[in-house]
Amino acid sequence: MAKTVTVEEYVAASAGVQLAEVFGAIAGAAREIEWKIRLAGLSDVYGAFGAVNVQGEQQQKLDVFANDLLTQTLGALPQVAAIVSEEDEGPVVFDRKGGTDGDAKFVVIFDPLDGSSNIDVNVNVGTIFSVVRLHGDVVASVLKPGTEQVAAGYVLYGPAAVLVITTGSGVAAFTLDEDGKFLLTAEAMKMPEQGPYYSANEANAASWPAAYREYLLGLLRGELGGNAYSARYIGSLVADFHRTLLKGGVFLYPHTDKAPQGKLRLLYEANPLAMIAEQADGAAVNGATRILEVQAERIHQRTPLVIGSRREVEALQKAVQKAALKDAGEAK
Ligand code: AHM
Ligand code: MG
Repeated sequence: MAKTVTVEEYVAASAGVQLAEVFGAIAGAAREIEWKIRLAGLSDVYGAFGAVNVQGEQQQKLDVFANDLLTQTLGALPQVAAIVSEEDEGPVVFDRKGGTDGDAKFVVIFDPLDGSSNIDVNVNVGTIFSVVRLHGDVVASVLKPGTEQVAAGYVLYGPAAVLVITTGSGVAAFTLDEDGKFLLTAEAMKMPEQGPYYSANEANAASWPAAYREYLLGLLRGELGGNAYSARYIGSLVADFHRTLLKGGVFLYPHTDKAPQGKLRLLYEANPLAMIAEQADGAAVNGATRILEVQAERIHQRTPLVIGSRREVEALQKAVQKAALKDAGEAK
């Protein structure tokens, strides 16, 4: 039986009212996004919007809906100074002339609807977000290592809509009930130390760095111990991560010929999920380096991402570090 604690109440008790209102706004927008997705087939909101976003990707109608709604909802809160979205070229800074200086203190960074290729086919999509503190300039405030995040979370729109959050002291999950409230359904969530699944787009394997291919073969040969691995890949990061959080294992998206810097975005995909993974005793690296220690240089910066159970992620990190040492030795 779910405890009747809403996400706003939960965050207010653990991290204060200002941040709770930010989560309340995101939960409110997520409820409407969930509704729109559920009824998309009936209301002509599938398909392309007709514009290309800053990443050069076709925007879907639902991408635009989710982005506008999150921007509006968060923009109504005096403590939110600005938002940075996957769908916008630069930050949207809110006019705070009416407020006092102390009012605006957070910047919310988000991917409004992750997993665009799955929108039209009724497969899981998600919203991912990260909250950082405003220190002077908005861009400078977001171009910080992920260790500076105040809070992070995601919403998975699936058979149930689930909101998973951290404010830096553990991970909790909330499930959308029929009255539109996200109610606490799990707290102090921990990722298994090792898991049964690996998750990767293996169609790209020929252009992965060799260390990743060898690592995967090693997993399949049982070199890491544990039970035999099984493959799972949905192609929506939120859904692939959510399974990894609950069941354990590893998700990997290395750089490829098509995406030489990696495909996923550091600020609004990798960082928030890395914070959640670490808070749940999992790990996240870009190959050799912990994701949360990467210094961001651009707001839409991409990164390779390996995230999941500690044992699998650490083994990959060691393999990549070893390969880099070997390459450096050979180059001398
Ligand atoms: P998007 O932000 O345009 O939806 O792209 C990100 C998505 C992730 O959800 C997912 O992990 C990845 O792209 C899948 O990429 P691929 O189709 O190359 O396997
Ligand atoms: Mg995305």
